[in-house]
Amino acid sequence: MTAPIRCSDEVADALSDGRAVVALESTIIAHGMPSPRNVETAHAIEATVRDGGAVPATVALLDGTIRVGLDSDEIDRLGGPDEVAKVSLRDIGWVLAAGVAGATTVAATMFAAHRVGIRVFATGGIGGIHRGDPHDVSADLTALGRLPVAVVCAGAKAILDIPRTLEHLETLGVPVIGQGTDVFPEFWTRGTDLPVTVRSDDPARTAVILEAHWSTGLTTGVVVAVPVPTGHEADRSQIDAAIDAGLAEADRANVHGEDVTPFLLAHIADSTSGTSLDTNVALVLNNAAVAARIAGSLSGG
Ligand code: PSU
Ligand code: MN
Repeated sequence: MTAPIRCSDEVADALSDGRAVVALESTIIAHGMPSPRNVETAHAIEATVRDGGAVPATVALLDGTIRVGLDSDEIDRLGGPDEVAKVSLRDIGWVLAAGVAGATTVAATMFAAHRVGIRVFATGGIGGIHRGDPHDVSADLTALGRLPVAVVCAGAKAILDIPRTLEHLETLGVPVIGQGTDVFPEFWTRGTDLPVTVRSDDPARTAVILEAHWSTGLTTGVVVAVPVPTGHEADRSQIDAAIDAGLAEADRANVHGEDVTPFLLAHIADSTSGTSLDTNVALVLNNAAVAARIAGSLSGG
């Protein structure tokens, strides 16, 4: 039986020619942003990766196959009104078997990227250890501990316990490269005082660090943490208030497990009347541009 994983022709050609490819997740489309901003952003991310000289490879599960590289209609389908499963590592098998549409989280996207030989992946923020429930640990951390893929992100959201998340990454042996920063970015804001493992001021330098990390035989992932561009930061006190209210609301509504992250994201987008969403879009596009440059340096080196 052949593995049910398939690259688009464009992605397959780029990989076999050794050209730069950037993996992209789809949970952000299906469960991370409201419609129609989700689909518009998904297309804009792909365009940004192309402008940066790399081939975008959005990952999803469709019709019983793990797909790497989607066409425009397929992206629209993931962000449309039809039910789409949220697929983390544990969900890949059952969603393939059911043949239903599935959007991949950071963890599942890393898995697919690694399987086809993509080393750089861009997204908004990684999952981690939740505030309130330290036993709610995202499988994104599991994947980072096991799969040699660089995840270019704006850190993690303060809906999580960020200090504990960073401690856990350290335990897993996952380096956090601060791209142009000494402190871990906190998604909507540029971060405060949590140190990164190492700072890199240039995407080409980041590629050198990645090559060195993996050249040793280490098989762990790497977090490349990029702060939201200045001028697009959200108001910290407004975000903090929205998070506190969202956490209380999630508790009251008895939201658990995989539903917690999407619930909090939707609550915060609503209660900041969309300004947090503008920040989210700006940082994802910036991460896509940085990831394309890193992938370009890696494939060239
Ligand atoms: N953080 C965000 N936006 C997102 C997610 C996280 O700022 O859309 C999504 C990503 O797909 C991430 C997933 O991998 O949520 C983590 O979910 P969980 O905590 O259930 O593992
Ligand atoms: Mn969880």
